[in-house]
Amino acid sequence: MAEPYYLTTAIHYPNGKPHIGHAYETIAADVLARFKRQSGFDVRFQTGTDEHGLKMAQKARDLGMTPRELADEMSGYFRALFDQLDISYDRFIRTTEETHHRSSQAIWKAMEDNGDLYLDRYEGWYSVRDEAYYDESELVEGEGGEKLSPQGTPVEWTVEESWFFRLSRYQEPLLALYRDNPDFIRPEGRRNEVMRFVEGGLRDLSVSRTSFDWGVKVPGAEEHVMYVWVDALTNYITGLGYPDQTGNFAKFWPADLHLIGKDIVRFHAVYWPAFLMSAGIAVPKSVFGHGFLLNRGQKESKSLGNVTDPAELADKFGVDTLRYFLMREISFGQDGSYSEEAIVTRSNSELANSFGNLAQRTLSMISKNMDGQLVHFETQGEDKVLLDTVRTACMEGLPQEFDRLAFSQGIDEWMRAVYACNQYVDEQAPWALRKTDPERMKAVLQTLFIALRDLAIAIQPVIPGKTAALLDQLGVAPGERSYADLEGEGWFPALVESGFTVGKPTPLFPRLELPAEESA
Ligand code: ME8
Repeated sequence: MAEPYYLTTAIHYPNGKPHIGHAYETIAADVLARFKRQSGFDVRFQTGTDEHGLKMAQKARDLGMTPRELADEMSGYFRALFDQLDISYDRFIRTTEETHHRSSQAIWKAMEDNGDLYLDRYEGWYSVRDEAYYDESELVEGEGGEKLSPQGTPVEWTVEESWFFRLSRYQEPLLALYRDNPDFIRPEGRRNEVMRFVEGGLRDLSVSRTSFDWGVKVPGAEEHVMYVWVDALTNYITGLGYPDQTGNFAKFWPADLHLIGKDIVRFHAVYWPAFLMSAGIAVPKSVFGHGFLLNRGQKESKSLGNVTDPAELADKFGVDTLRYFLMREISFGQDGSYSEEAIVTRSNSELANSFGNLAQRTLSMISKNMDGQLVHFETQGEDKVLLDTVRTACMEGLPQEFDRLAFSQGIDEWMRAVYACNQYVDEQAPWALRKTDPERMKAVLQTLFIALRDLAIAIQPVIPGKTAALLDQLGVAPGERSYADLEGEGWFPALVESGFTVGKPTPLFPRLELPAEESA
């Protein structure tokens, strides 16, 4: 039976339309989900929207809507974007779902039964924007001398009655968790930050609010709603049917990976495992905090007027081009920058001129010079050398890098195999062989056909739409496109035997032009 693999993104705040950072995270998770499926895992992939909390309530009030109306409308944009981007999620969760309220109340009761929740008064510096309290020592000074959170957002001194979670009890168990599982938090730098934070001592955490009511009610104390992060983190188990611990929960929990941004690592690597330990539930296997995506080196913001709608970018350049660019351009884990020029440059040099051109040249020569009819030869000599290079990149180079979430490095391994193929075409010059040595031409085109199939199979997780079209053109059956299928040799003679013919190809990746206003 296939091994289960449970992967989640963060759930996104639908207090506005999705931005490029949301697209980036979700595309990366989708690439991994597809990669794991294609590697033989039984994958469950969850994403969704985080709809409670003061930030949502305030935004709705500003817009003259109810929080639910705001959540309904904006969550719809997230879902539509993810569908447009070919995100293969199995579950799109919304925290306003009835099942999620039940699940959040169940984990709350389990923590309470374990003696970890108590009622007290909370005083502290609260940032509405971050929905977090900060220590005096964490604050920074703004330009006008005002106090700001470490993220630079305004803070207010706030006093309220609140339930507290005994986070202080979990310092040692958490440190043991990090020590025993060096890969629990990745990348390494983020792991070190978290360890330093926990080693510095943990204070109990305020986990309910009475100042507003847009949230999950605290069981038995209904004037309180849960702090939004308690309910938000619980989404990961709600989606598996918790509090029912059979079925999907039994199969997929603990999660293999929570893929999230660097700003919310603390919530996932400290609070979440502590809540779970308290509730007697297994902790996730790992958390990866990716970097931030910047627009020409700057954070996007309404005031800078540089906010890009990811749906428009995908419309303009193509879904697969955008996916490829984001995974290729930035070393995953680090911050990275994007611009329309960079998308066009990367796409033209690697997708249009290299991979697309290889496919186009190979298939049109087979279609024109061989009437689309393949012939089977034993592969030997330089043909075999090329196919070995391609196969190693596709079966080992790319997969080993993707397995450690090094997407850009994995694509680099693949791209080097594409370059090797293009160099082989130039050296062999099959167009010239047509007259001088037609048998040799056929052997060369066979080699390229096989290489193309391997390259297409390997890169499917990144550009699923284009590779599906290409593999269809190559006559590769949908059930024969996994990494394990790269091992066999028998498919090619079988394809020739079946009488399959190559049709006239259509270009996969047309060259892109820079939009006029961008090229100035
Ligand atoms: O944090 N580049 O929601 P969110 C890359 N609801 N990633 C970015 C980014 C950028 N410019 N901006 C944001 C929340 N992200 C909570 C999560 S999980 C139980 C609750 C990432 O909509 C961010 O790091 O602000 C996070 O992982 C995700 O987008 C959603 O951010």
